[in-house]
Amino acid sequence: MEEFVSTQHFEVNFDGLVGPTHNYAGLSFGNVASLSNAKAVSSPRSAAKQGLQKMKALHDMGMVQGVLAPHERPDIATLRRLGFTGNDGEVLYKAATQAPEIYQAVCSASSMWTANAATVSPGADTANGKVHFTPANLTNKFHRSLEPMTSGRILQAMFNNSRYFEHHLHLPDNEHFGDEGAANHTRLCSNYGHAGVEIFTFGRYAFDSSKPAPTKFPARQTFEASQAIARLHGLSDENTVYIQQNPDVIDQGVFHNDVIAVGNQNVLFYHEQAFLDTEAKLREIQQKFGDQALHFIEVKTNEVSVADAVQTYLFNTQLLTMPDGTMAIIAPTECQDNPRVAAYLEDLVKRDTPIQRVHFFDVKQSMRNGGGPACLRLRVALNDDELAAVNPAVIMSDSLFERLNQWVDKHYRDELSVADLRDPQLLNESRAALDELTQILKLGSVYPFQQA
Ligand code: SUG
Repeated sequence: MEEFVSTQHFEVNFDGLVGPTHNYAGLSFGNVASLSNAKAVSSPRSAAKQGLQKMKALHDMGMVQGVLAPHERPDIATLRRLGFTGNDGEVLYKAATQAPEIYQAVCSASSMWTANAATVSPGADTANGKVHFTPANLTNKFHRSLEPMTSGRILQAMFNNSRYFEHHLHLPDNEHFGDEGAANHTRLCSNYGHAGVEIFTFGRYAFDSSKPAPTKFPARQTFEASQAIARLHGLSDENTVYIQQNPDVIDQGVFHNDVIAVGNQNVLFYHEQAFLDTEAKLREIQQKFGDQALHFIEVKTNEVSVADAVQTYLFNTQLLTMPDGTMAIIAPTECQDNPRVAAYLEDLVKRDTPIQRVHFFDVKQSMRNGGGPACLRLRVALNDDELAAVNPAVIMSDSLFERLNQWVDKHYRDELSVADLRDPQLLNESRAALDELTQILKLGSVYPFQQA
C-alpha cells in the first residue's frame, strides 16, 4: 500500500502522579467518598503505583499517555502567607498545633486529580489555532485553591512553545468565578483534528440567585466562569454549549459533572438526571455538531441509580478511542463489584454503539477520596506537530514507567495517617522526591522551594 503523509491527531491523557502526602483528611464537603473515608490510613506508595499502572496500560494499548507532576506539600509558602513564622520546621509545628484544619489542607495531595488542573481547548476550536490552557482556580475548597499557580507553571514547562500553545492566568480567585477545569468540560467532535462542540457544565449562576441551585452541597462551577474560559480560549458561539447540572444530583454527591457524564468524539454517555433542560440541550448539541449523528447514551435511573453512579463512578470513566477506531471504557473496579453497574456495562458493549470494551483498573486509593479514572487525567487533543512540541520527558514509555516506579519506591511511604502529616520529616522527603522528579520530567524549577 502506498504511504502518504497526513496530519495525525491524538487525544493525549496526562495523568496526575500521586504526591508523597496522599492522605484522607476528609476535606471535601459535597464529595461523598472524601467525607466517608475521613481519617482512614492511606498508602501514598500504592496510590502512586495504581496511577502508574493505569498510565502504563494505556500506553501499552497504543495510546499516547503523559504524566503531570504533583505539587509541593505541605505548602509552606501558604502557611507563611497565613502568618506562621520561623524556619520551615517552626512554621510546620506552629500550624499543625495551632490550626490543625489549615495544616491538613496544606498537606493535601489533591493536585493528582488533573481533570481539575485546567480547561484545555484544542487548536481546531480556537480563533488563533493554538491550544489554549487555563488553570482552574478551584475556589470552592481551600485545599484545592492552592493549586492554580503551580499547575500553571507545570503546564507551561510541559507545553513550552508559544507557536502552538497559549497559557492563560486562572480566573479571579472568587466564588463568582469558581472554575473546576476539565471536570466540567466535554468536547465532542467527529475527529480530534476537526472543530468540535465544547460543552461547559456549571452548577449555578453567580450573578442571579433567582436561578435554580443546589441547597445542600456547593455548586463549585459557575456559568460566568465557564463563559470567561470560552472567551479566553477564543471559542465561537456556534461551537459552544452551556448546560446547567441538575442541582438535585449535586445534592446527592455529584460535585463535578464528570461524576455523572463523559463524552468522547461522537458519544455522550450520561445519566438521565445529570442535566437541567436535557432535551433542548441535546438538540442544541446535535445542531451545533452538524450532520453526523451523535450517540447519546442515556442511562436511566431504573438501570443505574444516582447513588450507584456516585458510589461506583460509572461515569467517571475514561471513554477512549483506541488505535483501531473503536471505543473502550476505562473503569474503576468498583464498577465491576456492583452487580447493577457491572450488568449495565456488560450489556452496553453488546449494543450498537462505538463502545466495544471495558477495562477495569484498581485505583482505590484515589477513589476513596472521590477521584476515579477520569479525575486522574487531563485530556489534550493534539496534532503531530503540537505533540512534537510537547516536552518529551513527560510522555509515558516503558523506561519512564520503570524510572517512576523506582522513584516511588525510593521516596514514598507505605502508610500515612492524618497524624503522620505532623512529622517534620515528611516535608524533607517530599522535597527530595519532587526535586528528583523535576529532573526526570525535565520541568526546571516549578516548585516554590526550588525558587527560594
Ligand atoms: O476536589 N477530593 C477531590 C476529588 C476530585 C475529583 N475530580 C474530578 N471529579 N474530576 C475534590 O473533592 C479530597 C481530599 C481529602 O479529603 O483529603 C479531595 O480533594
